[in-house]
Amino acid sequence: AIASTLTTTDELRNRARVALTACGVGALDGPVQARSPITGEALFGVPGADADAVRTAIANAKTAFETWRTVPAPVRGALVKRLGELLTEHKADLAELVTIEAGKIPSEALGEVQEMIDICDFAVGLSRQLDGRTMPSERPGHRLMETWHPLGVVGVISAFNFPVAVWSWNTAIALVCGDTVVWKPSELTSLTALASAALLDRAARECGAPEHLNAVVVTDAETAQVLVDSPDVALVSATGSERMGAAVAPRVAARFGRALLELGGNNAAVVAPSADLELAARGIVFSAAGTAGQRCTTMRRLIVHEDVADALVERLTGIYASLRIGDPYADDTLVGPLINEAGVEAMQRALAQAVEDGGEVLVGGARREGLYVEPAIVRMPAQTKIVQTETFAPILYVLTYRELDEAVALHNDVPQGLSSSIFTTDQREAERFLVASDCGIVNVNIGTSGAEIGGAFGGEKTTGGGRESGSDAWRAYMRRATNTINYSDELPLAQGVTFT
Ligand code: UN1
Repeated sequence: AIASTLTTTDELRNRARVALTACGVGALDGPVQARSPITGEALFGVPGADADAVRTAIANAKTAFETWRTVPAPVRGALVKRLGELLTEHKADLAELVTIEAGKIPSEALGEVQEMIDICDFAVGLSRQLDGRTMPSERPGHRLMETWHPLGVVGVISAFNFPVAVWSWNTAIALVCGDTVVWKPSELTSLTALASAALLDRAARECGAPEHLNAVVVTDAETAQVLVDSPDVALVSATGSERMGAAVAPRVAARFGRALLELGGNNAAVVAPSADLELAARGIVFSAAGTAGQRCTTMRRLIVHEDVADALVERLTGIYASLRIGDPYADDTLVGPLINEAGVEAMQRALAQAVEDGGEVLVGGARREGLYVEPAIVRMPAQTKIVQTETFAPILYVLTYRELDEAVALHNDVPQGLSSSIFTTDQREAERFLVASDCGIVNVNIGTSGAEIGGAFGGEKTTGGGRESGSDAWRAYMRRATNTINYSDELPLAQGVTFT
């Protein structure tokens, strides 16, 4: 049941003020309304950036880049190390703001800040490992190698649902790579953005790094086009909806800029007959109902073998019926609010469409007071268009299969390709799925969400193809030069060409 008394907006405002002050953000005033989905009410006015302010931010970041690119990478790493320390010190403050603005339960909000700390650690190590390859030259007395160089200004566009982690994945890596950043956060989560940026500013001052390594521009999508279109922005790293990506990507391409896209997910789990159903149920509930279904990695489809479908669905509906929904600050809450009214309406529309398509709502789906909804499980007769659409809300569509090939075909028959998983104890089946899934993330015996930062994060198809965070994702933030060095006193030409 919903917590009978919500934290009041006054209390949320006070808590936010305390956390902002601790992170070094002074008094705020301006036309952009920071709100909390916990009560649905406005907290503060925040200053916004107009087109000129965005241009200035880009120009400053470009100037800062000219200095920053010359700082040795391990010295750049020292700045990110300090940022990681400050994030550790202010973990609770930032998590507080994430709960207030994005509505996450404290454990998930703390987890998001932990991702920030982890990526800082990763980037610090990386600052001594931005390595290129060397290859043998076909010419005597010659050497061939690759070197990696800072790219320039990185424009980061991030979404409300991971208001700070996604920025940190981009920024920690960009900074060690020698780049500078202009960040357009979601307008729905400007407070977390200002607090994170203030911590980075402080780290930069303490380390004697140049000013303007990172600028926050709180602005709308239209004004953000200045960032997208600027030839001074070498890379646009954008996380959000497929619609946003479709608007951004062609504009960046038109000026031959680079885009790194993290767009929609329509993530599924296949549950095979041999699966440990108890473990599967826990993994599914976290991925499908956690974060109120508002992760790009949220599990939205369950493709379950006919022989275990009833048993699994019964388990899931039981768990769903007892999910504690409400104020994320209430001790036992697992499912907080959706971000706004549009999110609630989108969920209601999707459910109505699913029912029209012959779907049966097995549990949940009701709207409660405010922005709170009951996570839903819907049994579908087929993978209709609504199932193929990412609705950013906790709806889990259930489909059944007989043969693994059929499950794979259903799995891949959506436009998006972010995350996937299979629950099975049959190794051959697991290996077949690892090869067959067309997603950027393919898991075995865990859900689709909650990836660690050490791997490359991103997906295929309409998810956009980008990879950020760990592994070698750093390469997107640098430019590669191929160098041929002649240490002989002859000038042999490649391919045996003679020119005398
Ligand atoms: C997102 O929803 O945009 O794998 C990112 C996860 C998190 C990141 C999600 N580590 O669920």
